[in-house]
Parts: sequence; C-alpha cells; structure tokens
Amino acid sequence: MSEPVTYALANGVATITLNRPEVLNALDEALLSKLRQDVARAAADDAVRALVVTGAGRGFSAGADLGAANTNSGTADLGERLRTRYHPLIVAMRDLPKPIISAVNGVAAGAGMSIALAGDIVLAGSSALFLQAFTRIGLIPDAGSTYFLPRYVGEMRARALVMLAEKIPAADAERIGLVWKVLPDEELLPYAQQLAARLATMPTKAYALAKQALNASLGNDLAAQLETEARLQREAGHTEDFQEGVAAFRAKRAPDFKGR
Ligand code: T3D
Repeated sequence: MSEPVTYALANGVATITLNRPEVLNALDEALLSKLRQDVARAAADDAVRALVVTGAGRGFSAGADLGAANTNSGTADLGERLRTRYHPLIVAMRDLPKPIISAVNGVAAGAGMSIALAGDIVLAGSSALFLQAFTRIGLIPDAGSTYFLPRYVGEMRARALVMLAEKIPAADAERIGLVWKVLPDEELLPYAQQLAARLATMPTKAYALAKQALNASLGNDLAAQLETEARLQREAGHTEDFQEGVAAFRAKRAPDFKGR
C-alpha cells in the first residue's frame, strides 16, 4: 500500500506530498498522522533548510475525509479531533524555523485550504481552486482558516469567502492576496522546488526569527512589536550568517550562509 504522504529531500529542500490522489488527498487519520510526522522530521533535520508542501494528482487536498466514519457520524467530537489532529500540525507549520512553500496544484478545500494557507509562501498552479467548503456541509471554517483569512485578504473578503463558499480560481486568489504567485500548472512544482532551493541557501536562522516576528505582529501594538523585533534582532546579530553577510558585502562577493 502506498504511503498517504511522501517525503523527499534534495538540495536542502524537503518535499512533502499529500498522496491520496483517488480522493483528492482528503485528510484521513493516516494522512494527518504521517503529515505531522513529516513536518517534525523536516524540523529536526539540519540538512533541511526549506520545505515544499504539495499534492499528488489533480488536487492539493479536498479537506477532511468525508468518507471516514468518524467524521460524518454526527456523534463525533469534532472539537477534540481538531485539537488532537489538526492544531499540532498547523502550529508546527507556523512555528517551523524554516520557510514553507505551499504549492497548490489543484483544489484546496476545507481544512486542505487551511493547510495550504499555513505555508509561508503560497504558490498556485493556474488550474488551482480555493474553496472554503465548510459551510456547504454545515460546519464552520477550522484548522486556522478563520485566523488566516481576515489577515490575508481583509475582513469583508474573509466573510464572503466563508459564507458564499464559492470556488475561487487561482487568478482571483492571487488578486485578493491568498496567493503569492500563479504559475502554469506544469511549471508549479519545478518553480516551487527551485524557489525553495534558493531559500535553502539563505540565512535560515534569520528566516526562523523573522517568522517569529511576523507571527507575533498582528497580536501586538507598535511598542510591543518594536520590542519583539529588538529581542529577535539581538539574536540574529549573534549568528554566523550575519557575520558572513556583512563580510561578503564588504568583500563584494556572494555570501555563503550556513543557516546558523
Ligand atoms: O472530522 C474532521 O476532520 C473535522 C474537520 C473538518 C474540516 C473540513 O475540511 S470540512 C470540509 C470537507 N471537504 C469538503 O466538503 C469538500 C468535499 N469535496 C468537494 O466538494 C469536491 O470533491 C471538490 C470541489 C473538492 C472537487 O470536486 P471535483 O468535481 O473536482 O471532484 P469530485 O468528483 O467531487 O471528487 C473526486 C473524488 O474524490 C470523488 O471520489 P469518486 O466518486 O471518484 O470515488 C470524491 O468522492 C472524492 N472526494 C472529494 N472530496 C472528498 C472526497 N472523498 C472524501 N472526502 C472528501 N473531502
């Protein structure tokens, strides 16, 4: 039986592929468990300095597996399922001290869309679709969607996306700020891996600290955020990569960052 998520490492980039293409990579227990393991594996491995998360086949992920008995029984405690299955994953992605590129190769629906939005840079193939599918089946957005949406696209668009639950084509997703860039479908994965390989040669520790600053930003007032920057910049100022960056600038050569 094939793995529900595959993991490959090349050029400092871990590529994590959701792999249940026959159901558009719907999220069942096995897939979620392996995905959490693979994100933890990438976090722990110093050889990994950037991640790409994508889907096998024609979808990124259709969200929670609606065929699984424990999802649609009507008696399941979905709050508990979210706390144990999804929250550790979303927090691990947000807090991962390495950049994550979500390469959305097809439909990203429900919690599948939430997982895509948990990446640092979201790329989409031209045929990708984004769908806040939740209210179509009588649920509310979860796995971080109500956190990410107002922050990425603003309050009005977030409300419309949630309530109308319409399929948003990649070009519209880019226009409203859900996506950084749209690529022709066949170029999406090569581009994502190339971009990740470039990020993997950059000062990884500085990226980790920058992620912390950005994660803190929207909950802070200006004074608190300035202090957050000062605290994190103090750390960045003590890294080998900062010394290397300045030395390379002075010597008019390319820097050779080690990620520490
Ligand atoms: O318990 C918990 O985990 C709680 C958390 C809930 C969070 C959520 O994510 S709720 C939202 C769940 N997702 C959805 O409601 C989306 C359901 N899927 C769709 O609406 C459509 O499939 C799509 C719009 C995503 C794609 O449509 P289309 O026409 O491109 O494909 P399709 O023909 O509908 O699907 C292809 C196959 O995938 C099909 O199987 P079949 O008939 O060929 O054997 C379909 O049943 C299967 N599939 C699609 N989505 C799911 C799924 N199987 C299980 N779960 C799915 N979510």
